[in-house]
Amino acid sequence: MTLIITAFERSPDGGKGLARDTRVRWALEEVGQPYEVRPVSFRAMKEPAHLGLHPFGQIPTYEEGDLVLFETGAIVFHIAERHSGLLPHDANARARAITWMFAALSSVEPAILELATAKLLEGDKPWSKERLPLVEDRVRNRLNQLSARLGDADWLEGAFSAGDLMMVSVLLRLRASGILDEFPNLAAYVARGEARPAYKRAFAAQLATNTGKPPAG
Ligand SMILES: N[C@@H](CCC(=O)N[C@@H](CS)C(=O)NCC(=O)O)C(=O)O
Repeated sequence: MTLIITAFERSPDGGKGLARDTRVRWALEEVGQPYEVRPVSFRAMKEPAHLGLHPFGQIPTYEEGDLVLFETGAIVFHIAERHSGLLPHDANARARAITWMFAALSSVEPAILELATAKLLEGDKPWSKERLPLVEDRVRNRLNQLSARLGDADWLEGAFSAGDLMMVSVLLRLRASGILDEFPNLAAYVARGEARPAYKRAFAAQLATNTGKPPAG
């Protein structure tokens, strides 16, 4: 059965891999599932056809026959449940890996998104300069806690899992701020994620969608 995901026709990041289709592509690459991409424009995302797939008019979506999913957490979890390679078989280890998926999306990503909003959408407000350090410190606080938990381990719970895939994807969005580099073990953790062949294939594929050129090699 052909799996179809949606992605930006042209991502605002120009192909840096920060759009959320990259995490879905990465999960599919990790489990060896081929997929097709339907690029959508910003306009098409808000039209009825796409709203039928995604109630909030966003990307990515995931179609597998009659099944249509949105929300990257749900999509990656579904992929990880259906295929081996992203979640441990032991029930408790599996529950812990799933916990890290939720932690990435609900305890770490919000602070990082707040920082992006403060910089990109509120940077011209008179109160922005005063607020920015507070927002940055909230990110640092979370990273400090995450860094303490990761310690010198390679991954959050033993072997690489969907929890790491989600956490690395979320942390990647911080790179341009320089804050990630304040936490060497987290910077190395993200680099380990990016070094995975599956991530490299996912990154190259999203870049190709954004540039209109086929992946190199
Ligand atoms: N919580 C959602 C967020 C989806 C999301 O914010 N998608 C962005 C692209 S990375 C988007 O479609 N932005 C365009 C818009 O909201 O109009 C998820 O994880 O899938």
